[in-house]
Amino acid sequence: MKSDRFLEAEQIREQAREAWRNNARCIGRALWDSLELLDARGATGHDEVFEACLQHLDFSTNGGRIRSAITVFEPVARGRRGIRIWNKQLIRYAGYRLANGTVLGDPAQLEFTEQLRALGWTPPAQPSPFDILPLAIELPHLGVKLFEIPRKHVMEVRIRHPHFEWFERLGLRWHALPAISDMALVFGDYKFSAAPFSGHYMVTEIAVRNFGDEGRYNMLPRIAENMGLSTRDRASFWKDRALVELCSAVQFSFKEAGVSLVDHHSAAQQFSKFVEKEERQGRSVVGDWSWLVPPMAGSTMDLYFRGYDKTHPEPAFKYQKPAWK
Ligand code: HEM
Ligand code: NRG
Repeated sequence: MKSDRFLEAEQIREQAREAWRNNARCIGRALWDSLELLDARGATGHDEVFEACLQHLDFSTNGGRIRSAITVFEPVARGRRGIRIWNKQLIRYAGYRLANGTVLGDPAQLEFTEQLRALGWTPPAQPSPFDILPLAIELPHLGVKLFEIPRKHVMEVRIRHPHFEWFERLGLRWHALPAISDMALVFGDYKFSAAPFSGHYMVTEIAVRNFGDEGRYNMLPRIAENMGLSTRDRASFWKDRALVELCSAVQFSFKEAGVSLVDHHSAAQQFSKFVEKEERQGRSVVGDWSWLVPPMAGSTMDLYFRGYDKTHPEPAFKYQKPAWK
């Protein structure tokens, strides 16, 4: 492979923008050409990679006015193992299996939390549902090292409801920045095996999926009970009603905290405009319907009523095997 010194940052930025535009599952693509590149190819030691991750958090969080950004580290030839950030996202909450079999925190992080403990991480003395996991950074030939993220780099929002005063007592919170850190940016012969990227959240990602999924924080029964709904009668639509109030609460709380967040109706509208614009320019829009349609009110949106090109063009963001397997 040619050394990546021949790649200009400008060129990588264009490829990363195109990779975003090419991602079939992302509803946020209208903003593809605003993606900023942070070039950390010079980072050679664990500490430097970690520092660049903190800089990414600061730059992209931007005090709540979130800026879409990607940080790239030294690439490798495709098929080789390069730098890896083991975490799925730069900011994730730990999941702990308690003695009584239940889970404290995020069940989606149970296995990874275990993995971190095997690497020597000690959870806080008083584990909570929202403990931020350390970063596990692996460099070729140098192995993996753990780093605690200082709190000042992590913006979080406490979730309150605009009308239900009991809501705040549920103790829910979420981090401001979704920063996927386990996908590779690939184009030509290059693989950027560590290339964390982030934009802002869409409300349903947090409210419907992270808080609502049975396999995640599973909050619907408690919210419905607090709303005085019978959870025995499925046709009372207690789940549906709880979901709506969760969305209101997340939307309200992010707004109050001055943190960028898009509601799913606006996101869908922006996406449809993006589709029109792409087609006017003679590009067909790749899309994965089941991911693009938001997990609430799907049929109220134009994007529900059409199909999408199913090819997988490059440049692309690709899944990688979990780094520890
Ligand atoms: C997926 C929204 C920015 C690349 C998604 C999903 C949503 C979304 C809702 C589906 C996630 C899920 O169901 O778990 C947004 C919004 C953005 C944004 C509102 C605001 C700017 C970005 C940026 C990039 C990106 C900056 C990369 C440069 C992706 C990719 C996926 C995705 C690769 C697929 C993830 C997977 O397959 O697991 N996005 N996104 N998005 N987005 Fe975006
Ligand atoms: N659903 C995941 C995040 C996936 C990516 N979403 C974004 N990406 N909005 C979650 O943490 O809930 N982004 O780069 O803005």
